Formats: sequence, structure tokens, C-alpha cells
Amino acid sequence: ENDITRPKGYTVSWHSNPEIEKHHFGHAHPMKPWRLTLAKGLIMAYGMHAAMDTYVSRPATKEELEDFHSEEYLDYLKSALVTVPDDNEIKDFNLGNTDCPIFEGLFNYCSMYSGASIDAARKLCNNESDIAINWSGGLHHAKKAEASGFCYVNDIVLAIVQLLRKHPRVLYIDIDVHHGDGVEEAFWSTDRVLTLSIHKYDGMNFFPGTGDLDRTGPDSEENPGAHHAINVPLSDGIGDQQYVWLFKTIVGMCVQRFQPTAIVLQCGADSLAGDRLGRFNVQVQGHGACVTYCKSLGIPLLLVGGGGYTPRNVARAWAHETSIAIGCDGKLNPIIPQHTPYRSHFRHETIFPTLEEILGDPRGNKNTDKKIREIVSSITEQLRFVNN
Ligand code: VJV
Ligand code: CA
Ligand code: ZN
Repeated sequence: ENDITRPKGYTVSWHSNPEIEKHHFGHAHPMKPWRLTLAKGLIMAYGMHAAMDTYVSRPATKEELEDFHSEEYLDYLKSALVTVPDDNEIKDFNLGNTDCPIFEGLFNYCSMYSGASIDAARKLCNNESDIAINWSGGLHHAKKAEASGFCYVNDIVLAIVQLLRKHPRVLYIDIDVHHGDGVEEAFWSTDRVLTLSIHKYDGMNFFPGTGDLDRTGPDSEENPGAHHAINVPLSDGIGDQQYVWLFKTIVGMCVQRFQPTAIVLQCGADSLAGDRLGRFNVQVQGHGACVTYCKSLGIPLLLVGGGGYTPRNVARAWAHETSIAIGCDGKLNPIIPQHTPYRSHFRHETIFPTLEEILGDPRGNKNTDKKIREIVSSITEQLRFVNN
């Protein structure tokens, strides 16, 4: 190995396990783990794996999962038998319905994607990587003893718990189109984690129905978690310009006030234009600009996946974001290397074709600039109560 150099002076680690991709939620379910196979295909076709430390992750242990989840819930998750999903019947732990079916290998799937996020967090803690990536994680709705919205185990909470062993303050940022309710709830009463979710909000008309602007933390000023939950509720059709401006403005203010020592960015790709479940008009370029901004802060960064229901666009976004992490966005050599890819290939300058515009019926933008500015001033006020 004569080319294992790190010219950029920082390390990116990629945590994944091909076992995860093989699971099926059932016929026509929007969550398709094979989108990870697609993303991996793009990442590897560009030879990007050569610029990262790659790890095949291992399943999380029972003890690790119990850092957040209850033992009874985990026992049930482990022993649950495959059932036909039923939308009406209320089941134990919200399992076995259309959103959260019990499928073959469910517990294996959950422990694998969680193991990858925990491993990624530990690499950051040990200073063995500067940016750690787990595209199979980001399942932000899972609760202590309840499955919710395609999420069974909250790998983000488990990863943040690891980071908190070393880091005094963690900033959690969530660009999935849905509200990151499970992560917000888990750290509701602490001032060591500042949670920020940008999402579509329309009361109970859009899942999960929480995340309004005034949901800022516990009401009691005595509670350390007061003011430490930030919510950015948006309407249909927001595009790159407004979204990226909002992201940079709000994340910039959060970093200045809170001074996080680690950042976790949930990169849910259902905020992209053309998503089967989403409502926004964000392009791969704008989605990626959020990753670029976080990277530019120079703070240890954990990137996880999340939603994303138009698989070809999910793969493009996460491949593009991997290229941003390794510092080669827009400069990738799209010719599949005929031999072992070396890190030096990333010095060639060529256009990255995954950045083509996502076409399809554009969603009308219901977000006025006035509303966007009002959100920013409300959060500016809120952050006056946040001190590092
Ligand atoms: O809106 C809901 C809940 C219902 C009950 C269940 N029916 C199917 C839908 C309405 C109230 N659930 C959302 C959950 C979204 C989860 C997003 C997860 C993430 O991206 O934030 C993180 C990974 C919802 N929206 C759309 C669907 N469920 C949906 C589920 C299906 C489906 C079509 C749409 C499940 C099975 C099948 N089709 C076959
Ligand atoms: Ca979100
Ligand atoms: Zn989502």
C-alpha cells in the first residue's frame, strides 16, 4: 500500500453491514432496506471507499441496547413472531401494524443498524475518525418501549449516549422531512444535548404530529432541558434556497450559543424533491449543502441516514454526501477504476452526475420568506436562554 495517505489531514470512517440490506418490511412497504445496496453501489462505483476507513459493523449487544430501551420491549422485539400487519388492532409496544410490521430477522436488523451507529460514535470518541458515517441508521422515531414510524430501535439515541461519555455537549440536527420526536423526547430533560429538527408540520395531518415552533423543552425553568429542543415547522414545497439559508442560519446560531463538542446529523433523504412520502422540493445539491456546512465547522461529526422513499434519489444523495465527507464533491472521477482504487483518484476534477436536478411534478412552495424570517427570530429569542 503506497497510496494510503490522508492529504486532507482528517479521517472518515464508513460503518455498514450488508446483512442489513437484505431485510424486507413486506409487500409495498415504503421503507426499503435495499436502497442501502443502491447507495453502496454508487459509493463503490466511484471508488470512494478507498478514501475512507471502512468497517463491517457488528450487532449491538443487549447491554448496549438497554442504554435506552427497556428490557421488556427488547425481549418482546427479540421473540416477536412474524405476523400479518393489521392497521386497526392496537398491539403491544406498537409492533405488528402497517407502519411497524414484524418481519423475518427484525431483531437482527435492529441490532445491526444500531451496532453501526454505536461503532461510529466510538470512533469519534477515540479520535480515530473526524467524520463517521452510518447510512443504515437514523431511525429517529423509536421510543424507550415503543416502535414508531418504521423505527424500532433508536440508534441515534444510543450513539449520542456513547458520545456523552466523552463529550460535554452534543448538537443533534435532523433534516428528515419528519419530526425527530424520539431523539427529542430522549434528551428532553438535559442541557447536554441540543436537538434541532427541521420538518413538515401540519398538526395531526402529517406524521408524527409533533414539532411545532413553541415546543422548546420542558415548561419548568428548573428543568435543565428547558429551551433545549428546537423545532422548525415548514409547509409543503420548500426548495434549496430557503432551506439551505434556514439551515445555515439556525445551525450557525446554535453552534455559537451552545458550543457543541460533537454533532450528529440525521440526513433523512425524504426531504428531497420527488420523495414518495415527503412534501419538500430540496435537491441533492441543497441537501448536501447542509452536510458541507456541518463539516466546515470542524467539530467531530456523525452522519446517519433516516427516511428516504424514492430509492434512486436516496442513493444519489447519500453518495453525494459521502463525497462531501471525504472532500471530493464535484471532483470525482466517474470512470470506474479498472484496478484497485487509490486515494489519489480523488484529486481529479470531473463533474459529479448524481447532482442532476430531480425532475417530476414540482410541489408548490407554501413557505413565504416572511414566515421563514419569523421562524428565525423566534429561535433567536429561544437561544438567548441556551448557554454553554
Ligand atoms: O402516518 C402514519 C400513521 C398512519 C397509520 C398507518 N397508515 C398506514 C398510515 C397512516 C398514521 N405513519 C407514517 C409514518 C412515517 C414514518 C417516517 C419514518 C422516517 O422517515 O421519519 C424515519 C425513517 C406513514 N406515512 C406513510 C406511511 N406511513 C405508509 C405506510 C405504509 C404504506 C404506505 C404509506 C405501510 C405499508 C404499506 N404502505 C404497504
Ligand atoms: Ca426532521
Ligand atoms: Zn422521514
